[in-house]
Amino acid sequence: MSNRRKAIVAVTAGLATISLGLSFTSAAGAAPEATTLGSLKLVKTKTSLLGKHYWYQQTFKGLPVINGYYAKHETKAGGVQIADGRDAIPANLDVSAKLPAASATTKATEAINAKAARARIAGADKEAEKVPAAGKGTAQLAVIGGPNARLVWAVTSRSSEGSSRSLVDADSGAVVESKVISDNATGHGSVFDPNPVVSEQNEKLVDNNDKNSDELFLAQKNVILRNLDGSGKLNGTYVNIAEAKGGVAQNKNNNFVYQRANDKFEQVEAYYQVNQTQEYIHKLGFTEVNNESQDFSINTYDGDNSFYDPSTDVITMGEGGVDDAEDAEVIWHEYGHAIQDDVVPGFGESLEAGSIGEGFGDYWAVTNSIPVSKGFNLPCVMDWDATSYTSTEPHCLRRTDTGKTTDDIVGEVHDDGEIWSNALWDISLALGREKANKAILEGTFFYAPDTSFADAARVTVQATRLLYGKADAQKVTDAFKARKIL
Ligand SMILES: [Ca+2]
Ligand SMILES: [Ca+2]
Ligand SMILES: [Ca+2]
Ligand SMILES: [Ca+2]
Ligand SMILES: [Zn+2]
Repeated sequence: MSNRRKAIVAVTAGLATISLGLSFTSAAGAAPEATTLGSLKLVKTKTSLLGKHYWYQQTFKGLPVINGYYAKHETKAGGVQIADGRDAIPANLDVSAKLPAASATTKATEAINAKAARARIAGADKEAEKVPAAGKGTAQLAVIGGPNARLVWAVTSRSSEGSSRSLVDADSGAVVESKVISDNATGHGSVFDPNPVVSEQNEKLVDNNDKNSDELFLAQKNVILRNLDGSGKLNGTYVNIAEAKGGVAQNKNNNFVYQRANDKFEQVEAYYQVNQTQEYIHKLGFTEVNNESQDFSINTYDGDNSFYDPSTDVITMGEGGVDDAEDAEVIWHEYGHAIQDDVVPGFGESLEAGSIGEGFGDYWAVTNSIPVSKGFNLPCVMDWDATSYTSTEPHCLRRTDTGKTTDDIVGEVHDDGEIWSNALWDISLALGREKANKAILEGTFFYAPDTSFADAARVTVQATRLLYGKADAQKVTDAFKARKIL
């Protein structure tokens, strides 16, 4: 596709329908083939200060020609400029595909995943690590012009690298080209990870009404923000800071470094920590667990609470006490609700299902903290946020190791959630973090919206047995039995 004719020609005539043939001699010197430039389809008209601009897509037998364009620029003074980017196409090119669309999509997905896997192996730089997993794609027939003219399926698919377009030969199935077409940028930020109490191992830290302090500044960590869309906002593959007190953060160089007294600090924390947890979910092998840009509204609620609203699919982070989004464990708890709502439509329709929702959110907060906590008070939930409303140390909103059983049910979802989170925590201790999280997430796909503790426990045991066999399934059963759930 390098033989594009990019002629800018000044002409004075208007543009009629263009359909003309010409011929060229192939490189091998064989007999000339009849070629055509096909037809043009007007796709866009723009007005600028100096005139009007007509953009045409080159087409061949009704199919778009990849990268084939034609533009007419009409100035107000009456001049016309033509930019001709059309490619020649053999007039007899067959436009019926031998390869079905579904096969083309599969070929494209394989190519993208293979490329992502190579990038991972080559990428010793951990920050540059990309997780694979191309999602489903859409395929459209198109034509490539020029010396290697052919019919292709143009497959657009979404992966963790952004949107990719692959061109798959509609005859042979060869992947002719595969490239990322979205602008998938990385940025810089500064965050608490998971929160200052844990990272500094200091229960004496205080909010002091959101003021900056040397101690809290030292708790900040510089991080790379991955999977940004390049818009200069905190919007990316897995997170979209859609709304925020004081406006959403914006920087054309994707530089988002703030101190905690700046309300934009919490936006960065939410972006970073949700991207982290979703990359982890992909690493576990799940490609459809809230696999979308989750909307957040940051510091827009005065109360000391945060919430996930299933009717709008938005997570709102409150700013009462310690700003909730200064503590990754609050963010991950709310994201836990978004996960369950995504996997089980309408989840939480019964008291026990609601308690599972709260318990899972607490567990999800705790398990995501493990890699950055150096073992410090692991079962303590929301260590930093809790400093503003608890007086005993360690400061915890709740815990995942209370020892509660179903004998302790009080009919309040957060309290009763401690029964469930304790079971999940014990599963993690028995199986190890990665196996436990795979089994727990897999089990979630089988929940009913109004599930009971016992039913949710049974499908988790079943998922464990299918993934890892009887011995591990027995450990999961034992964890639920210890809570008197089974
Ligand atoms: Ca703050
Ligand atoms: Ca969602
Ligand atoms: Ca708070
Ligand atoms: Ca914690
Ligand atoms: Zn909750």
